[in-house]
Amino acid sequence: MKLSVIVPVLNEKNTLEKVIEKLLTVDIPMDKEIIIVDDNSTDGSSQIMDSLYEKYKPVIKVIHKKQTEGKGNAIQSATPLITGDVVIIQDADMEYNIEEYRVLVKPFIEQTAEVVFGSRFMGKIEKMAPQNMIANRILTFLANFLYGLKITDEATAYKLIKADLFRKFKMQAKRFEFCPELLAKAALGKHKITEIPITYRARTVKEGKKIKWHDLITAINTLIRYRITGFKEN
Ligand SMILES: Nc1nc2c(ncn2[C@@H]2O[C@H](COP(=O)(O)OP(=O)(O)OP(=O)(O)O)[C@@H](O)[C@H]2O)c(=O)[nH]1
Ligand SMILES: [Mg+2]
Repeated sequence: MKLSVIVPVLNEKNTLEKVIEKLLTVDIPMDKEIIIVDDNSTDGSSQIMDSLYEKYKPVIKVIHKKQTEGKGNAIQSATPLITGDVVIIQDADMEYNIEEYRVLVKPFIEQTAEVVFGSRFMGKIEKMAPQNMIANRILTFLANFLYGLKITDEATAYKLIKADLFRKFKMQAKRFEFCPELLAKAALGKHKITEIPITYRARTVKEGKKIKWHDLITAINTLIRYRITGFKEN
């Protein structure tokens, strides 16, 4: 079995190398490939990526885009390159703990899940700003309400999904509405979401966090829109 790790990157020179080294060394009973998608970073991240590529190819693949088009678009660009059985999205900051891959991949190895979310609210949260806490609560409440679920963390970045299913989802999200879109499509297709507790240490806007208030509105719109329009996998 192989894990495809998609790493969207926009100006993450302080943490990128550490994230990739951790990904390469985390001990899981699966092969790995790491697909890094850079949106024309201007802080030197692109060069760091190129040297990582030279050092670790073919495990690492790198895509450089000419424009900054959002996290969701970056993930879409990576999708045709996926050769693994399971996909995980990995931010290039250190907000999440890569060691926890060991537990996150277990349901796939045991073949008990198609979709796994790492839940910060079942685990441990450090330093999350109050406005982000509120936004997370709103999105989780709305997701449960609209889709009849009982999940605890809609907006977690640690989303894992079988690659075949992921391709069927034909993701459209441009920015951070990737999360509600994936949740909506999983729920509409009656694919059970298995949650596993994880730990999370938030960074600040000053430290590079890029999500904005308007992303909350887009996320809410996305949850409502898919509830109304539905979605057919094919
Ligand atoms: N390629 C690319 N990556 C992006 C873009 N915007 C954000 N990212 C990356 O996406 C990841 C998440 O961005 P963050 O600013 O940490 O967002 P967050 O608040 O943690 O939001 P979540 O992804 O919902 O957890 C980071 O690795 C960013 O560098 C973009 O426009 N293009
Ligand atoms: Mg982040």
